Amino acid sequence: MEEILDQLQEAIENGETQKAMNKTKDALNMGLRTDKIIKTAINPAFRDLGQKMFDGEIYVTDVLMASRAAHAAMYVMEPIISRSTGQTKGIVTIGTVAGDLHDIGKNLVIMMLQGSGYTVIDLGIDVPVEDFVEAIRTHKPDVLALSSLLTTTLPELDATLEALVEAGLRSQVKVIVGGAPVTREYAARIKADAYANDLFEASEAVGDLVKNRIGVYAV
Ligand code: B1M
Repeated sequence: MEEILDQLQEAIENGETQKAMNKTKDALNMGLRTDKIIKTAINPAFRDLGQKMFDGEIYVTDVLMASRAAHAAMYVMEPIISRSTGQTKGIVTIGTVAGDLHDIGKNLVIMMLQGSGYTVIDLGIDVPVEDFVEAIRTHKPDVLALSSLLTTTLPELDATLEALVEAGLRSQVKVIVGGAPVTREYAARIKADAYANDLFEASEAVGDLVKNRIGVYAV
């Protein structure tokens, strides 16, 4: 059983999309649950890749390929995840802030949230403040999740929170912020509700926010 998950992790790390899909199907056929597959094969793949990138062993293109393979694995599991969850745990609107084109991390956060039973409305990358505000009006999500990967786009997080206050919408939505240059201190300074360091924390923090709990990720 564990062997198939090791093979799936390896396929993702190598960016082998078809193999990742096949191994996911095999794992499901063997009776493995989707949460076990995500936690034991997909997430560790990105932990490994993060470390390898930090050590200079791999390049951006490798992460992009791995991200595609992970999405293929999620695609195979998606019908089962929606069926087993039945009802959504809450609605999350997410996007990468204006001026920022990074989306690998955001997409992993989405994958984790969807895998945990949330409905996610993805506004994509380079999202202007007005689009976030409009999305809150239109979709009335429980949580707004903002991602920023550049120090130069950090002020967009602040600007979005201010725009929500100006639009009279701030009390209607909880806001979580994240991305490599974002810190808990910065999140507290701009009066976000929560900060998460990675996809696991993001999923747990959203759980707290949806249940109106003051959890460890509150700022
Ligand atoms: Co860019 N880039 N990049 N880049 N890029 C960084 C971020 C950088 C740190 C590289 C470096 O200089 N060492 C640097 C930023 C420096 C800074 O501002 N502090 C940088 C730069 C400078 C740039 C450009 C300006 C380069 C240039 O053109 N001169 C340019 C900017 C373009 C733009 O956005 N306007 C640029 C472009 C790109 C590519 C397009 C080539 C590509 C992005 C492709 C894509 O995303 N589709 C790219 C990449 C891949 C990187 C690195 C190498 C990898 C980022 C990544 O995907 N990591 C990155 C260097 C690095 O991190 N080693 C770098 C893997 C991913 C799984 O982790 O994104 O951190 P991460 O996401 C994590 C957490 O941060 C967290 O959870 C995720 C999963 O655990 N998280 C959240 C993220 N969002 C969250 C939201 C949450 C909660 C948690 O709640 C809402």
